[in-house]
Amino acid sequence: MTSRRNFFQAAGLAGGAIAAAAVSRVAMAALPEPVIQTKPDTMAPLVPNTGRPYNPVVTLNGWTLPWRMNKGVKEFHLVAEPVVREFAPGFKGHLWGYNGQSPGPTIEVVEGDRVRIFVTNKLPEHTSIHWHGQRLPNGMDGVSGLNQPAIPAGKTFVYEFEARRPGTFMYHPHADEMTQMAMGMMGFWITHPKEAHPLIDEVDRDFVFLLSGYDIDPGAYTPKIMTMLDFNIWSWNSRVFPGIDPLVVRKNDKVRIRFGNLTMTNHPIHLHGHEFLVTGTDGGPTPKTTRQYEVTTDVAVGQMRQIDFLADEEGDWAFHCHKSHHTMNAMGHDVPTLIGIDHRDIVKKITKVIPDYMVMGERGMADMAEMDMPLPDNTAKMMTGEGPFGSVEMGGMFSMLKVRKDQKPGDYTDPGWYQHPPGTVAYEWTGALPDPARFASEGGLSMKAQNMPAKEIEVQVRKPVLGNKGAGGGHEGMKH
Ligand SMILES: [Cu+2]
Repeated sequence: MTSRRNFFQAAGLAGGAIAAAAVSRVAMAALPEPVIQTKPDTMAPLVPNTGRPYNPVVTLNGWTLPWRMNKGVKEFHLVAEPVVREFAPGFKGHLWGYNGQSPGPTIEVVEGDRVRIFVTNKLPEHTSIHWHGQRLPNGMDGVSGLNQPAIPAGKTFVYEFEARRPGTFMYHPHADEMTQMAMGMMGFWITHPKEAHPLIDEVDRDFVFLLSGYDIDPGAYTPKIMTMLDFNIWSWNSRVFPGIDPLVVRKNDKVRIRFGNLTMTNHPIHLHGHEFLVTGTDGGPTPKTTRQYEVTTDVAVGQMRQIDFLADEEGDWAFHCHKSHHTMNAMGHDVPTLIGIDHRDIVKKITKVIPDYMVMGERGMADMAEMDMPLPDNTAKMMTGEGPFGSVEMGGMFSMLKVRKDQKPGDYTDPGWYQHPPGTVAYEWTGALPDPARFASEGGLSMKAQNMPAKEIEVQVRKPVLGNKGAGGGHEGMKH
């Protein structure tokens, strides 16, 4: 009841602005000053100047939250608030997040640290924070109603616990989480080991990012929070390719990448050119006996994966979710598949009535990347990203691992495109093309003639068009 009253009070007056004003200035004076980030750039790692030393992480298109030491306790200040997040140049979302961005800043501490986090709620409704994966007192676990009263709009709560085990964790609301996570409220938490750990190797570069999915209509700014499965924006740290920065490393660096999944589906994350070991989950470092080399690892909903590898192959290596619809930006999901359908005649007829009519997809969808179709004001092209050889035809959950031998230690600046040594790029064959070898004894075909599928059972499959209330109902499209 309290929460509902707060929601209507805040929303009825002026939304977040009023909630913000409700936080007393006197009360705020005793808190660590909240650090706000306005840019979606990848910030340099935050090297600790107090407490135990550690090798800090780099948050892809994000940053680490500074803290203050107060009588041996590390104090952080998170501010839950509406934010404007740039997904990619030309495409912004009106999200909810922390300290000016979605996701929120990464929190980095050391095993054994006493940690105090002030959480100020500048949202128009109540919230809470759950510290996903941590060992802590039950009353600090952040499930509103179960472990604590929700943090009303305009109020500040304090969480305090010891970071008991090293590892990679996440934080997110556990109050109206359907809305609040669909709006982008989440962040990463790293607890570094306090001393050399038998299962946690030292690495040269340590990257982190969160996977989040949104449903934002092209031209709109606010995610549709009721969407259950049909999301159209698949992001890493609320960025979509080509807005995601590359992961830049020096050749022969030991590299760690940690990613957590707070979307509504699983993501098989795939690295080109290298094999990696899954060295940790949100449950902690994996036992060595369970480790095997992989080039793809699936991260389920609510899971975290930590991968380690030696970056010993120079180049610009693709790094992406292997679900091909997740390396796309906003698109119309109801477009029928037209591959192989010759509809030139019908196009001629339609063009007489609608001069600008255009047919997409009869030779695949690659044309989409090259066509500069008129787009609504605020959206990202479905597949795009100029590479040195043309369009990369990707969007969404896609980036690159850039390995360079002359990259300086600690330098994360983009070195530009890889300069391939002469003779190491696939090229067009312009010589003679002999006929493909086939078994002459089988009639020149590679399959015995009597095993060829009979012509009568050939089918063309089209997905049914849902919501079609015409004469044929939704089954019209299934004819073959
Ligand atoms: Cu995916």
